[in-house]
Amino acid sequence: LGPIEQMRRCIVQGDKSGILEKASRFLAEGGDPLGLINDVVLPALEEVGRLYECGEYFLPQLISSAEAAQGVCDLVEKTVLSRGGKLKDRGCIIMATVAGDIHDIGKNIVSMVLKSHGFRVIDLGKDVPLERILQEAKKGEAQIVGLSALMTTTMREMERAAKTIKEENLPVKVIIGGAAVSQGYADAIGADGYAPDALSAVRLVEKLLT
Ligand code: B1M
Repeated sequence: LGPIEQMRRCIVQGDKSGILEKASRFLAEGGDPLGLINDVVLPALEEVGRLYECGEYFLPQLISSAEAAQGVCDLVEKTVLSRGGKLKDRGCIIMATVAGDIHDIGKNIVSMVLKSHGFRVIDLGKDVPLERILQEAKKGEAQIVGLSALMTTTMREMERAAKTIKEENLPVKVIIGGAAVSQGYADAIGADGYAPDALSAVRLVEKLLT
């Protein structure tokens, strides 16, 4: 097996120390940090999702794999930010995984990639109540609120958020993403944009801020 395939396998098997050791070596040898996300973390979690769906994996395996994946993301974030040097401030985005949803790996990747492109991110975390998001938006520091949801049951929270932000006339745009949602859903709930992945989120933010 090649190194990329071996690293994927570590995540699928929930081997956090194995993946951290291999990923550290990969980065020390000058490997591309965002390549680790795209070629290792994303396909590995897709595979884990498949194994869970077909009943081969249960919650404990899902959790171990997620922890291994998050470990790589933390490592990549450190590397990207240290290689990038001083951060510029191209604008500020509030990021949150909506209430009821604890899936935050995707949101963390989007936050990291936004930061690496010079944006300031106020990351409110996961399972964030709408009231907390509104409270932060009212401070007026951020121009954009970014919401993530991975479940069909929690995506409705985005609709509530987009509607309330419009009703209260808060001076922020709302963008959404996450496996459960689409451009069509963004249009239907009156959000200002949708991005299918982290780099598209950067392009979307750039577009909305100009
Ligand atoms: Co859960 N889970 N999970 N899970 N989990 C899914 C989402 C699921 C599809 C698995 C399945 O059944 N096939 C399913 C949802 C089904 C549905 O609603 N239709 C599911 C379920 C059911 C559950 C539980 C209910 C299981 C249970 O308890 N019985 C439970 C939910 C608890 C809760 O939230 N209340 C649960 C729990 C968990 C773990 C905690 C074990 C773990 C999450 C750990 C964590 O996040 N810290 C977990 C995981 C890892 C998954 C899968 C396997 C992988 C998700 C992931 O991280 N993907 C997932 C199956 C799958 O997706 N194939 C599954 C990688 C991530 C980088 O992708 O988040 O889509 P994603 O982000 C992408 C883009 O979408 C985009 O950019 C990112 C980078 O490309 N993006 C944005 C995301 N947010 C964005 C925001 C933007 C723009 C772009 O702008 C603001």
